[in-house]
Amino acid sequence: MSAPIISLESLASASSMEALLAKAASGGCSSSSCGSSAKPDDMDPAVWEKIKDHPCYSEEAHHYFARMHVAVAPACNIQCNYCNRKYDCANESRPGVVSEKLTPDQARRKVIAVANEVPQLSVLGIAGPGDACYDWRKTRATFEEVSRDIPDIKLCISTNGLALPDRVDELAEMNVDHVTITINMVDPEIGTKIYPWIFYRNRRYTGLEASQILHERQMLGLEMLTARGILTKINSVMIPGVNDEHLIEVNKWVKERGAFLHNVMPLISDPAHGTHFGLTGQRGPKAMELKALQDKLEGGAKLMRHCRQCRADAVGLLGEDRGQEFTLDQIPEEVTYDPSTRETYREVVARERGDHVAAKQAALSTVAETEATGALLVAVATKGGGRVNEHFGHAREFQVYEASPKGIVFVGHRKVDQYCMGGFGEDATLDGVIEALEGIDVVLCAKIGDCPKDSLSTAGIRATDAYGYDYIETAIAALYAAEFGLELLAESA
Ligand code: CLF
Ligand code: SF4
Repeated sequence: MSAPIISLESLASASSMEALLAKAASGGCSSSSCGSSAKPDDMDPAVWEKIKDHPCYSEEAHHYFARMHVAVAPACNIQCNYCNRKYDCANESRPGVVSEKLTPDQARRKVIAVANEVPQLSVLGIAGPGDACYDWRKTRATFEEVSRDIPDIKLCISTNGLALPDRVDELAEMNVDHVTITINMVDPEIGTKIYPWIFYRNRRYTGLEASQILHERQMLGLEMLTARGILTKINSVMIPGVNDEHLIEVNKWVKERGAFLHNVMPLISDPAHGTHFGLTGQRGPKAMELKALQDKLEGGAKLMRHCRQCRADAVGLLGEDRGQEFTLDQIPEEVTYDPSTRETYREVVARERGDHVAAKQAALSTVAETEATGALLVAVATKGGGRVNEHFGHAREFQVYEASPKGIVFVGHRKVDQYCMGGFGEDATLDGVIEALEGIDVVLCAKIGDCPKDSLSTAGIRATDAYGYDYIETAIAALYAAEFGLELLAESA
């Protein structure tokens, strides 16, 4: 039986926080695992401390914790063929989006306003537009100002790596534990197809020389971070026909140099974005092509598969964006940080997470006991908290899990337009949802009507709300056992 439901919405609602905490403390959550740690057995405790509340560095944490980005460092020192400077830095953010640029003081006020309202907030990231290490003065001032007011917030930056070696010591001094470097090649010949120029030591370089310098600086930066115990994530943009197969080599190089995670992101290419790739017809990969490459990379540097290519001013859980609630015009001139909501949230989540881990272990045992060899690709509608708790028609994305003899693994997500428009559904939108769910065997959601269910069935995709509000892994294990396990064993008996 799965644990009682403490939904993410109720966790995040300040008004019900005290009641929930009392409930959790009085045994309202599953007694078997209350307070147990979610730390994987084989993980160094010091590393776990750094990642346990970071939604990007821990897939498990992304069900509970949120990040926010502030766009404070707009200057950039290289040109990527998938970037148009009118928009945000596509190395970490969704292309074609313009973020609200802030001064360090505006950023400080915004972070405090968000921390008071969004108890899940755990990480402040600077992820473009521009390069955080090149536009360093503003990056540094922002981190210093924010950590003075909110000392427990984790600081995170994303960089193209060219200026990184010059900043590593300061990053270490400032307790920045998480740095992302975008590395799209380790062969400068391939780099010439991605980077037309760089600006380095007051000079502009082009062609092979530019890519050679960039490559050397990226490798040096990664090695310096590893030597200082800073966790480094590598982002690679998958560009079909340019660097897709080459990313296997990239994965090897970054693993050898101590990268903590490798995040392969699909190129998003659209002529309307005015980028070189967009205007020359370079396509991005399909969801199943991305998955096939990620599957090939398994066994190398550990993969991140839950990236959502956020906005450079994103706020909230990965996959949701509450940025519009916190635009500058809505932030008071004076704001004071109140730590109580975040502290209470963390206490409740610690209990819920212990339950979730125990449920996950039970689910993995169920899958193993079936002794089946088949695989199921399952798309889950969720609002967070690790549960099947979103209605089909309200979903803006589906989290995709693969159940197989290897276990139950998060393998990606599919973005969709919301199908239900308040009492009715648009057929055209449903067609788009079905297209986005290509390759999926089963959809799990909290509720689904007969009409979309029938349309999905016609497209060869089954959908069910029979596991609504269960933990995701619990639901998938039950589904897997029904599909392959008990019935097959009964047949062969
Ligand atoms: Fe931001 Fe990036 Fe830090 Fe996360 S995002 S700077 S590591 S806090 Fe995360 Fe967003 Fe993917 Fe980035 S889901 S785009 S990986
Ligand atoms: Fe654009 Fe980012 Fe590349 Fe600079 S590093 S060119 S901002 S994608």
